[in-house]
Amino acid sequence: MLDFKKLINVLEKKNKFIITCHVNPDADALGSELAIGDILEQLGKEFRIINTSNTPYNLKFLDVDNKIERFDKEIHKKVFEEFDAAIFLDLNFINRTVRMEEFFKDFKGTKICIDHHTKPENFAEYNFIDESESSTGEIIFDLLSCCDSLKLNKKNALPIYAAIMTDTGSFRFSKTNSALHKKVAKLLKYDLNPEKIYDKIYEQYEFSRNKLLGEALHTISITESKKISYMTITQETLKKSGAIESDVDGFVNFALATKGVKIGILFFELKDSLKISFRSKDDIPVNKLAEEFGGGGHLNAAGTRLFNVKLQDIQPKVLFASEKYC
Ligand SMILES: [Mn+2]
Repeated sequence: MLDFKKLINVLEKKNKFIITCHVNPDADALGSELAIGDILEQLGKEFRIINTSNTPYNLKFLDVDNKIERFDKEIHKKVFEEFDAAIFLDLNFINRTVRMEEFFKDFKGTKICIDHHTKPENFAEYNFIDESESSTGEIIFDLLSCCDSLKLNKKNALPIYAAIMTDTGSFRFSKTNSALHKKVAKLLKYDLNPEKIYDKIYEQYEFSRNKLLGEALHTISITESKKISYMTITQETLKKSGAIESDVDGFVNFALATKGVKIGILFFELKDSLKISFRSKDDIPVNKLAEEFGGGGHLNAAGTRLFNVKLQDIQPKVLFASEKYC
């Protein structure tokens, strides 16, 4: 169990907090930001939630009070000068803040990292990292539960629920256990509607996103061993579909949904780089596989982003490297 008393202590000593998360935020990152924002409010602190990316359209409903801002050098310069602490959520590498990285490097305030990813970089003064937790949202839940002065409420229950729900693949990944369900049961007391929340996150996509999914599925391939399946999305496909980058979130899972397949891979060509996402079954450590290519992540979900590589050059190398994990 993380030392939450110490975390509260650190929070109590500071007054103005920047809250941020990783590029292309998911519901765990955004939900954790909103929930920690509520905690800071309960502690009587000032905060701004500032992200390098926009909030994906299907997650905007979580930000009920419009608290999340997109980083703008001019607008936020003063905040970086004046605030005395920063909280990093769902990331443990500072470069995952992309456009904000240089501002954080110059930042004079205290840095606090709260996360559940492996292999932290330790860029912060205070690290509260627990790989055994399903999500950063679950860590925030534990923080709320450990301290009598903090309360679960209607406002923080929704973002925490969304964080846990999405990072556990709707309560099915390996860290879904009875303890987690007990926590979720407490959240549900705050009038949450699981059906509606799921619908908003996963069943109200733009049509262009589903067209793109169709294109991606069209490229699905399987290696000779029949244990690795992969899909490819090029910039051209993305542009033609009219979908946006964040729409691709979760596509990789389709590569894993074939009988006998142990590793699913998505090759996604971005404007300036190539993103490779890995998913695996059982105890196949795709975080190790991702590390071979400069990335990282969790045992069953990992990824990397490569610059200055060509898809056709790297793809065979990745597939070859993957075979030895199966
Ligand atoms: Mn997460």
